[in-house]
Amino acid sequence: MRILTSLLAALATFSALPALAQDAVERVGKPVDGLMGFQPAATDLARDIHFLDNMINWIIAAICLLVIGLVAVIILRYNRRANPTPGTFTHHSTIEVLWTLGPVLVLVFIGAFSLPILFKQQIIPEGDVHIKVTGNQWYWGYEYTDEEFGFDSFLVAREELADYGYSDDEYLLATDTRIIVPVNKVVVMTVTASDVIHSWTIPAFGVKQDAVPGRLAQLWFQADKEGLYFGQCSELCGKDHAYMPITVQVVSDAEYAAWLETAKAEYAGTPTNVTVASAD
Ligand SMILES: [Cu+2]
Repeated sequence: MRILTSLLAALATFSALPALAQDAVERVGKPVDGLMGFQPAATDLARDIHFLDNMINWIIAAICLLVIGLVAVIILRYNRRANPTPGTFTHHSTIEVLWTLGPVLVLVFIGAFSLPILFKQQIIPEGDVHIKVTGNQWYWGYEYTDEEFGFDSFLVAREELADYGYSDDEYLLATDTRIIVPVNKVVVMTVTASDVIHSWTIPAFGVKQDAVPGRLAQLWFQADKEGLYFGQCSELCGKDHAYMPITVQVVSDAEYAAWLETAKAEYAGTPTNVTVASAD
């Protein structure tokens, strides 16, 4: 028994090791090995999607049960033994009307819920923070267009995870720089690409937008929980497609303001007011 206890303790210590290397920021939107379903929702958009998914799953289940039931009735009641003289009719107007109207009603019902959610995603509200994101082979570039600075965001190599405050299981999710956004503020992102099509997503925010070269698309989100969120490029874009993750950290207003100050200096963006001496 004592051996077992110490073994368990050793296991617990061992499994806690990667957590030691991790920084203190709470991981909110992160895929977890062996779990099914969505990552916890951090925006209304994601909650809407979860609701829709759940509702449509119930409709799918009901339709499957109905079809299985009908097939079972036909197998049992209309086999050669139970029904030796089969009917010879080929048309039945009532049934045809029913099986046309039924699916139409189901689709109208689903549409009545899904279209408002689609419009909510696609009608971009007035933003508090504007970020332009550019997909490149194979990293993401970000520009804070209100502040006129920008930076690129690269995958963190496995051996450097601890240096950047990540745990070992965050390989392929962790990036060297993070987008920082304030909590409960509307963030509007303009999405494009420089070479081939990429796709920018944060599953916990319920957003995903193709980044197409030569086009500007927009997405928006309002995250209501501080913490760290992960996403990955979601459009096959070449050999390192799996190596261009996305990291967003949601912070308080005060932390955001403080970060902006350091970021402006660190990323040495174009100063907002540049006075150029005239050459006369
Ligand atoms: Cu990609």
